[in-house]
Amino acid sequence: MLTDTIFARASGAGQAAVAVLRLSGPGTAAAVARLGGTLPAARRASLRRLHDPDTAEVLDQALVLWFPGPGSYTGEDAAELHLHGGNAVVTAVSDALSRLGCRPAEPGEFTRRAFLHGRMDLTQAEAIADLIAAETTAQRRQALRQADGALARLYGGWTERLTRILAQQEAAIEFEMDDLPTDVADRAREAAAALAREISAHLDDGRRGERLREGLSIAILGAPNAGKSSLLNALAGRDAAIVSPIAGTTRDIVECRMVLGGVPAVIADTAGLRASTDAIEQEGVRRALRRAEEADILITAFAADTTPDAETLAQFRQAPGAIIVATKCDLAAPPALDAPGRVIPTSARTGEGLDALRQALTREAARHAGLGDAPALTRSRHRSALAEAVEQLGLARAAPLPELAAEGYRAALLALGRVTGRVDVERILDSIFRDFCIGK
Ligand SMILES: Nc1nc2c(ncn2[C@@H]2O[C@H](COP(=O)(O)OP(=O)(O)OP(=O)(O)O)[C@@H](O)[C@H]2O)c(=O)[nH]1
Ligand SMILES: [Mg+2]
Repeated sequence: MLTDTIFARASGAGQAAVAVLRLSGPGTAAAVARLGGTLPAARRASLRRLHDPDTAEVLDQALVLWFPGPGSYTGEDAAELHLHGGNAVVTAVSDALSRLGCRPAEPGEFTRRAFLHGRMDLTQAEAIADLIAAETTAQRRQALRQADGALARLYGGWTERLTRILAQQEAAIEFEMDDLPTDVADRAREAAAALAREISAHLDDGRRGERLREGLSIAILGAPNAGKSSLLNALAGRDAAIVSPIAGTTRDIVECRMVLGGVPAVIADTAGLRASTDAIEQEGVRRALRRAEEADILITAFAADTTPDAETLAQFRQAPGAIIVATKCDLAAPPALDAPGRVIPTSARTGEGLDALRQALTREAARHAGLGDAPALTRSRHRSALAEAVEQLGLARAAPLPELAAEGYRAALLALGRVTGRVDVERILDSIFRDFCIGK
């Protein structure tokens, strides 16, 4: 029995020229040797006939790669079998591996093992999942940067500093017991304040990393018949929403996915805003307003051949960050508006102004996703743990007793450790004993 050795099809499912079966675990070398006769040289692709271990029947001619641990992806012995992609081949080899005592891997189990063997921290493991799910260029770049350890290094650095702060605080307690004067606790408090400021600045980033991961939300808002649905269709390049001369056509929210300069976005067409006695239309307006509130980017639309009503004008003023779009400019030149911001003249009929609108949206999207800046926090899981660390640092600094301050620093350290998955008490002790040789 090859205990604890897992395998999985690592290439996409379905028929393809090549299917990759991946193995990891202590029994990998034995399993590969049983199938392929001999183990190839490490990290060199070698051609092997794979045999059924019971009947000796040839199952496939495969490229075999052998990655001895600990220098492999998972940190343990691992291998890849590049098979011909037919389902019958993959099934036969998988079946042979099962008979040899390997078992099919659980989802994410290879990366889980990589984490457990210290090959990566949790933020890097999450980035691998993001990289596989990435649909746009900017998402890929963000995931790759995180997988490369950008967040791991940032959070690792903070952990290091906090470890020292805690060590200083522990030393201050020692000194106090010996009745020696000390400013060590003050130094710890100052360092904690600086650290809390840095973590807070990282948290206060407008959720740009999470937005890029999850996609931006854009909403089109305006009066009935303003041409909102036509605008959505023109931007999306397809007939997504119903267009009609009847005011109050759109009731439900109609969504289209777009990519703006590598940033994924969902653009939503909404019901025209007006006071209505129709219960369904009222619900539509309620949904429109809620979506507008949640949106990262708001487009407020008005028809160029009408003077915007008071409600629309009020909206322009309430949402100063919104992109104001004049529609139907093939019918009339847009009137001058008493509103903040520039008006983009468009026509869904002639296509006028659509490029300018796309450019404005792309600029806004890049701003929201903070492309090219410092590494961004990408998950709410990180956000809540980091917020907890800042709170604990605050409590520690205000603590009336040195022991309570130490307790707060320890809690902050645990919160940071939850983000990276590394909480190392030994390291705290090392740091204490290395830095504070106090003659004891
Ligand atoms: N000439 C011209 N007509 C347009 C343009 N865009 C929309 N329309 C017309 O304006 C009318 C209303 O368009 P819609 O896109 O349905 O307007 P809406 O804002 O979605 O309306 P509601 O869903 O009722 O709120 C339709 O008859 C469209 O054909 C345009 O750029 N030029
Ligand atoms: Mg509509």
